[in-house]
Amino acid sequence: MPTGVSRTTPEPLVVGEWVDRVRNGDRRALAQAISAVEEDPAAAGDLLEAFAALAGGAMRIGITGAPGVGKSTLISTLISTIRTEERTVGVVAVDPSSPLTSGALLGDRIRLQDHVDDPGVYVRSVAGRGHLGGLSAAVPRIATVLEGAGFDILLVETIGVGQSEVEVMHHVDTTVVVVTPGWGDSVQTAKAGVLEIGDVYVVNKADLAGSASARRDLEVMLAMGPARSWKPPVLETVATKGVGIDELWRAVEAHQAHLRG
Ligand SMILES: Nc1nc2c(ncn2[C@@H]2O[C@H](COP(=O)(O)OP(=O)(O)O)[C@@H](O)[C@H]2O)c(=O)[nH]1
Ligand SMILES: [Mg+2]
Repeated sequence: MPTGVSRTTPEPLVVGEWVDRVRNGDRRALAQAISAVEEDPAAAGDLLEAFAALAGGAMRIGITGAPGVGKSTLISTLISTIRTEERTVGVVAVDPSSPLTSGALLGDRIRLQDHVDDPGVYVRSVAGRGHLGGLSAAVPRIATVLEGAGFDILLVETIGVGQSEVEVMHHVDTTVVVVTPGWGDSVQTAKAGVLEIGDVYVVNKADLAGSASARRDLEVMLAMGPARSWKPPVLETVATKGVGIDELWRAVEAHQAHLRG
């Protein structure tokens, strides 16, 4: 944080300076601002308000699915596609695994490290603390800071196994639900109500057996649901090879265009 400034009691002037630093690309100031709104939203209220006043222009995209389906790998390849269009990307990756056994977070870092030196990309992992409600509550605040910081596109990775993770999706414009071949065998996936929340469906790991039938099953189940003005497409991807990523990005953009009417 800026020298001599208490993170929990920012003065109005100091808040302005802090926001300026973030918008001028100061990554340390950005990391500290995110920590402030994550840890103590009441005390960091002025800061959050300042970022909120600058927010509103970003595309917010949620990527949800069970652990291990390939969300982080998909995000890493999506970032490459987005960056070819010169747009900037902020990522919030929610991972409820314990910090003591943070294999998944470490995995996320490995999968996203291609982009660490890119000034147009910022990735923040949020570890779980056992209270999923509290965890998901911080995500919209972090997203507001990233949006106010000037990122064009926000990607929010969450694990779609509990109601509070599904709640996070109310704060994004487009929800991408990721499953893998054989997803229908998973009771957890069904419980999370995936058929209601997705705007775009992805069967990732399409290099594995059963991908086409998983896609057909999803299409049949979606067709049985209530008619919607937007018909969610079902795509197949191989995130590790970049297969289907351009199609995924086009589907997300088509949904965003649909929202704009
Ligand atoms: N075979 C195959 N493996 C994949 C694919 N996408 C991701 N993986 C692997 O699946 C594992 C979990 O990926 P990760 O992105 O961390 O999943 P997340 O937990 O949903 O974020 C990793 O070992 C990836 O390399 C894919 O399309 N095909
Ligand atoms: Mg992940």
